[in-house]
Amino acid sequence: MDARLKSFATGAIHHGYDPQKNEGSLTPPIHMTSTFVFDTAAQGGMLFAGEAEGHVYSRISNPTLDLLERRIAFLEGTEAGLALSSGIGAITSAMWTLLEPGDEIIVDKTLYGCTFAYLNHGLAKFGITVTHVDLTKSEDLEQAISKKTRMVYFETPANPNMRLVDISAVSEIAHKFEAVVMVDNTYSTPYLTRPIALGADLVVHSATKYLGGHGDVIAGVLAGDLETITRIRLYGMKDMTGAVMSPFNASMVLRGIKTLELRMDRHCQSAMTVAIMLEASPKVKRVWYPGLASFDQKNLAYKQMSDFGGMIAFELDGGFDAGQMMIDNTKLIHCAVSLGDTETLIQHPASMTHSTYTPEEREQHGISEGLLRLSIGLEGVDDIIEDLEKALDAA
Ligand code: 3LM
Repeated sequence: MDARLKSFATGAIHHGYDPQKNEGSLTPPIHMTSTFVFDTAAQGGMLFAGEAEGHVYSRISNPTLDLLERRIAFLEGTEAGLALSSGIGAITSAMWTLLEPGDEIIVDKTLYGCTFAYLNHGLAKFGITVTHVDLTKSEDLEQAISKKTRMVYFETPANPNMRLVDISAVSEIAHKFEAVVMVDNTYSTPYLTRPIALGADLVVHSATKYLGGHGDVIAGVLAGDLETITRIRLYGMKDMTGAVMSPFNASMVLRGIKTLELRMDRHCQSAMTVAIMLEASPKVKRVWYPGLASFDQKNLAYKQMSDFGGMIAFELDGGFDAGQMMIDNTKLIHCAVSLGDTETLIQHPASMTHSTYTPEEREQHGISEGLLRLSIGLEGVDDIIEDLEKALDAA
C-alpha cells in the first residue's frame, strides 16, 4: 500500500487517484459518458470478448465509478467494489447473482423495510426460500442452517431497532456450510465496523446515507472479492437489474467519503449526548443506543464497533400518540425518512420505513408500533437537545 494511505481518512481522500494523470485536476473528473470509443473494430471485439482491458459502456463500468469502487474496496479492506444506483439496487443485484431457485437465504429477523419487501414479496416468488432467524442467537442459526443455505444476510445495527449481530460468530457458522455472509454496513460505515476483517464475505451500503452524507444522492455500493464482484457486475447489475450509478452521483459519493471520518466522529459524539439526555427524560420509556450502559448487547458493541454511530431508537411512555405529538412539535429536527445526513431527522418506522411489514409481521420481527427513530445530524448538539426537550414537553 502507498505509504500515504495508512490511515482511514488519508485513504478516503487520496486512494486510487493521481492528479498528474488527470491534467492536474485536484478533484477527480466526472466522466459523463454512456459509451466509449474503440480504436479499431478488432479492439472493440477484444473488449467484448474480455481479451482486452478498458471501458465499453457505462452500464458495465466507467472511470468515475471505477475510482469510487477502488476507494470503497480500500475502506472496507476488500479486493473490489461495485457502485450501483441505490442500496436496494446493490442488494438485489447481489442476490439475483448469488442465489438460484431451490436455494435458501437465511436473514435476520429485523431488516430495513424495502429489503424485507424484496426478500419476502420478491425473491420468495422465484423459488428461493427466505428464512428469518434471530441471528442475535448463534444457537438459532446453528439449528436453522443446512446445505441448502447459500447466503446469510443481516444488518448490524439493524434498522430500525438497533439490534446487533455478531459478525464473526455468524460467519464461522455460515462458513461451515459454505454459505456466503453478506452484511449491510449502512448504519455503522467502514469507519466504525469492518465486516470483512471479522469474517464476512460481502458488504453492502446504502451510500445514500453516511457515505454520501448530505442527503442529496441515492446510491449503493458493494465490496467483496474480485471474482464475486465481477460476477455481480456482469450479471446482477448489467443484465438483471441495470441498477447502475450515474457518474455524477459517483462524484457526489466520492466527495462525501472524503469527510466520512470527521462526520462520523461528530455523529457519534452528538448521538451519545442525545441518547443520555433521552434516557434521563421522564417522558421516555426506553432508549436503544449501543453506547449506553443500559444497552443489552453493549459487550458486542464494544467488540465490533469502534464507536456507536449516529442512530438512536426510542419509545415514549405515551406510545405512538405521544410520539406523533413529539414529532409534530420539533422545529429544528425534520420529520423525514433516510438517515446519515447533516440534518437531524426523526421518523416513525411502523408507518414509514417499515410499513412494508404487516402489523403482525412487525410484532414478530421486533419492530414495535411506538418506536421512533432519530438520525442525529451535524448541527450543534445543544440545539438538537433544546429542540428535543421542547418537543418532549409538548408530547
Ligand atoms: C430509511 N433506508 O430511512 P437505498 N439498507 C439500509 C437502509 O436503511 C436503506 C437501504 C438499505 C431508508 C430509506 S425509506 C423509504 C428511506 C440499512 C434505506 C436501501 O436504496 O439507497 O434507499 O437503500 O431507513
